[in-house]
Amino acid sequence: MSHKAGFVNIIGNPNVGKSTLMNAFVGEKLSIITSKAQTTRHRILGIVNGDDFQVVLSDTPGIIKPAYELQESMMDFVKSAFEDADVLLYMVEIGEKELKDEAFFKKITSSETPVLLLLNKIDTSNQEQLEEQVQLWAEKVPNAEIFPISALEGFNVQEVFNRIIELLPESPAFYPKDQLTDKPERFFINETIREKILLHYKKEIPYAVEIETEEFLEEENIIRIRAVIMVERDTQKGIIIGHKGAALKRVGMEARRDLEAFFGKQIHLETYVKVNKNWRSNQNQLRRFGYNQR
Ligand SMILES: Nc1nc2c(ncn2[C@@H]2O[C@H](COP(=O)(O)OP(=O)(O)OP(=O)(O)O)[C@@H](O)[C@H]2O)c(=O)[nH]1
Ligand SMILES: [Mg+2]
Repeated sequence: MSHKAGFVNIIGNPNVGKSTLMNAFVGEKLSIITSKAQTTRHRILGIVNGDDFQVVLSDTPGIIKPAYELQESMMDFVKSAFEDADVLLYMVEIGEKELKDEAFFKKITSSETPVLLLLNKIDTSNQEQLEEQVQLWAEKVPNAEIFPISALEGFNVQEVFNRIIELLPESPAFYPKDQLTDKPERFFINETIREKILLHYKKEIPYAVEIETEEFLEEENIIRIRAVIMVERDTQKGIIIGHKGAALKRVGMEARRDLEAFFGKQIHLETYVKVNKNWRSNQNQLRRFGYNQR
């Protein structure tokens, strides 16, 4: 029996629905999702296994013009996703005009790798608008096959998956067939907490936050976790904690609930806040948090 396998990398502007799509393919919440831009900071693998195929999806950060070191590292993840793709999924959303970075856009339009252009969020559009958008993208990216989809509602997602399988090269699997991702448990803990911070804090706060799980102790009936929430400045620390600690308490409660669902076990979660001055611009700190591969 022949076997197909390859790397299928999702790229596009921030907030278009890349992570929503990857989770839909994998059937697990591997990537956090919020309505804020720059939710995803890493390249996260989501692996879909079948008897005769293995699709190694990559979720990547939304493409931006980097303003500080962390964002530069995020764009390095995007670059790496261009390099090893067997199929590129270029995601745009209804109403969007173009990629914020011209160099990346050129890479897509001149790509020798097959490109599927996924026009997402069509649940928010009407037929007329949809036709106009398909026309527009067909002109802008003539080398792509266009699929109108709704990652949120699952519309056309299976059709895209079927096309991916057709395009994949014959190859043995790259990862064990029971593996779902390349990231360790601690990564998902950090991300779950960061998602709550993206949801509950405004402006610059979520972007100044990094999470580190310092302790992960799995016992028979419970997992004990201690995580530190790092911010860049003292004032941010106060905001995270909130009046009488209420804001931080809410983050902890909501994260614990999600983690219990993720691990299928009771969770004891302890969080505290620490200032790690200007970590976003510090190469060593970035490397420590798994951003800087250089
Ligand atoms: N209406 C609608 N909303 C969607 C759809 N797909 C995603 N969304 C919403 O769009 C927002 C962004 O989704 P994400 O999956 O986090 O987007 P992303 O491209 O991964 O964003 P970054 O990681 O910030 O680059 C969330 O509020 C999603 O619920 C869709 O098909 N229809
Ligand atoms: Mg994302």
